[in-house]
Amino acid sequence: MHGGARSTDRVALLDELTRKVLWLSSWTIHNANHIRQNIDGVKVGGHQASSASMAAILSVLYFAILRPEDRVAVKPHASPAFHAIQYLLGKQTREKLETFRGYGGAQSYPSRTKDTDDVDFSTGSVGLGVAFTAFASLIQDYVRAKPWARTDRLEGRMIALVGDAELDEGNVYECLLEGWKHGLRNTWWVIDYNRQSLDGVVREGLYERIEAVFRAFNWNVVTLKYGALQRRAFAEPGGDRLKAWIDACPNDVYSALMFRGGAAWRARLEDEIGDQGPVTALLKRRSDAELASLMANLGGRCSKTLLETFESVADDRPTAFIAYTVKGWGTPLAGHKDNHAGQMTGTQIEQLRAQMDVRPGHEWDRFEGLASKPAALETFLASVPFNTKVSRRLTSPRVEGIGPIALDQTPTSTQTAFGKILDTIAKTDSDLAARIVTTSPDVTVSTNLGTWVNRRHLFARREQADVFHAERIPSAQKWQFSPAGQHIELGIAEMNLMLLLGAAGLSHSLFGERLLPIGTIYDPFIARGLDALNYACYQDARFLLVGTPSGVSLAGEGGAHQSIGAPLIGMAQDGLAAFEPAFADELAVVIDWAFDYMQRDGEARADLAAWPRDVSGGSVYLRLTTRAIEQPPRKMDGALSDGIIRGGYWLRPPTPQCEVAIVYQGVLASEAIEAAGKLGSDGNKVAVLAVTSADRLNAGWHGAQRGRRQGDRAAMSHIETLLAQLPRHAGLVTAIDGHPATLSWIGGVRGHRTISLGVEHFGQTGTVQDLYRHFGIDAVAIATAARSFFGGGR
Ligand SMILES: Cc1ncc(C[n+]2csc(CCOP(=O)(O)OP(=O)(O)O)c2C)c(N)n1
Ligand SMILES: [Mg+2]
Repeated sequence: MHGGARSTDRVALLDELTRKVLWLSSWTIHNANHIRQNIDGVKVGGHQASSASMAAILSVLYFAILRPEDRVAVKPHASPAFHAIQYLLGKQTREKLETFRGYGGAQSYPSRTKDTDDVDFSTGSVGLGVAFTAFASLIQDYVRAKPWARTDRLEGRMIALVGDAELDEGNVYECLLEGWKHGLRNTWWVIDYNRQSLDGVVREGLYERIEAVFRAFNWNVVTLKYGALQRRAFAEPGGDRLKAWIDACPNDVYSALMFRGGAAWRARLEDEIGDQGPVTALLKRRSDAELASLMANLGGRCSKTLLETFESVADDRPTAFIAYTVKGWGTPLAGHKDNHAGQMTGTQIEQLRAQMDVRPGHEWDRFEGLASKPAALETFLASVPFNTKVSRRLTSPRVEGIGPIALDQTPTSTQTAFGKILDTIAKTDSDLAARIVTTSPDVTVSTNLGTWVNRRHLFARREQADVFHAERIPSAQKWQFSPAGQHIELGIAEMNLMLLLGAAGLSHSLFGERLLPIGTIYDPFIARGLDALNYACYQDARFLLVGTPSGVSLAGEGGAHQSIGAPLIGMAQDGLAAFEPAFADELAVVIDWAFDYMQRDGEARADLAAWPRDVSGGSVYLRLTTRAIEQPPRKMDGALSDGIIRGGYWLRPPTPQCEVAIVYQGVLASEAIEAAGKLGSDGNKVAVLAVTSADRLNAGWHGAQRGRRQGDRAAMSHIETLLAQLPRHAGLVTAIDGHPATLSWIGGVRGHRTISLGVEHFGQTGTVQDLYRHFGIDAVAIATAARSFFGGGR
């Protein structure tokens, strides 16, 4: 009991608030589509039926069950209902509801970054928000097991409000497997079982399969099939016949009758079971309207049933609630198979208005048309446990870096250097080392995280010794599990990696404890987790993603393992700063910078010439390789490290006689340098530009152009500054072990003629030299292209 309300009163209040949520969400969509001026002719959209389907579930959760420490992923297309609830709680403005789906308005799908009300997890791409809750729970356990975590925070439940068709997404099952391995707990999935998707009605008997799947992974399954009204009717004489009929009724028939209403229900029921004595009387005792309400009173839309069910959960086992609902419940859209994007007509919304007792001009009034007194409703809302005055967005102090790690300058690959840098960090007792959490989808050892794991161990809530070690079987890996462990080992599913990085990368905000997550993956398989990576970035999670090995430089591995487009993904992915360093000292500088960048959260616009995100910060992606190359004998200084972070520097600066600049990114440094050597006798004609981040150079260029258009005449990007040193008549030869478009745009910066070398095709095995020759990115090809610019050629 809360706020002094007796439990029957509470159910009555919840029923009223559910009605209000139904009205407000319907009206918000209607207003956006039919009342607000929409001048461009593109439909605004919104999902009235999907919102109505969840109105009761959302209301009972937010107004009675949720506690401030709980975190929720709301079914994306129930966004209007979510915003309506926030509005009733005083956390959303009328103005934002009026501009729903408009510029600066409440978002189409709940958004952590764009909405101003209390969104815990963004949703939109179905299935991802669902699985995210499982990884958030795992991270909550991880953080709470650490000695440095604050002990005064309460443990929350990670709750997903799931559309039944979302369960078609494979990533949901990938996460179930992973959750089982890690002893998942404190996770609730409330499934809006309206048996409809976008296109139609779901297959008969699907719930049995769903139940079986959850049970197989040791989840608790709770079915909310009948509402309180129905259960009462079942207890009447003849009620068992009615129940049997409901149980046997196919999904599509139930939906169709729901749409057609009370008279149709009566005709059908009388036809099929009406001559069976007491059940006839049971039906006769009810008017058409009452019969329609009875048949619509499924468990997932009955406040009393929902409340009792949620409150009866006493343990922390992961729990799936299969809540039977009606898509479009309470509206004229109810049950129609085409109702997903369907909206009420003007006449229909007037019908709903009449049902809801809403006077014209009072559509946005919070308590208009409700039977309870506004004061009673205000008192109730103020007493809602979830409705805290304190922000639910948490923060955590910055973790200081320890500076770039210097390695010896013997030939090495960036992947080997990455392993050594992490190993060096692991040996320190720094705050930085304590806050790093690493993870990998079954490629921990092959991406050089092994030594880190040997020092920092694997995470598990319970200690578990390394059997091989205990049995004295020699192995370079010590795989011992403990709550103190700092590596979360995942199965191969790359989606899970991205979701876990997303959850870990929001730990400061969700759980008040900063983590510095590092995930390693084979570079081509970024594509396998791409939607979840995009999702993590959309939520502004902060992590370091290491794609290694990459490109055709892994030679013998062949086509399916060679990444071509990954550098372009790195450039195009918002929220992710992509680097492809060539040398170990560059990598050390970038990693040191990344730990800082991941923790920035400035609001203001940054130095445009660098990159607008430099103030706000973001995540970082490193594309590495296993191919070892010679290291330049040099000392790191401020100018060099600044160039590395801005995206490039002159390895061999241009002279006034320069006729060509070789521009490379990543491992082709050795070919670029060799090619420049081949043109040795014309030394002063050739310059070499080292690009560490095409992404940041490109973003800086766009930023500076934008800045100048907006009147900042001094705005100048790093690539413009670098190319200002290169004579206009000189040509550029760009080279990358990846798609040539990554660097070809550089020719457009100051109008230098450009030849772009790179990889555009799959599927060759061979030695590195075979493949570089095959794709025309070896030193010979680079030198040949460069020579073509000599004497003003091309
Ligand atoms: C990854 C992805 N694919 C497709 C869509 C488009 N889409 C939005 S909702 C939906 C169907 C949802 O059905 P269900 O989850 O049962 O929700 P309901 O509307 O029935 O409540 C689809 C296909 C999407 N948002 N995300
Ligand atoms: Mg559905």
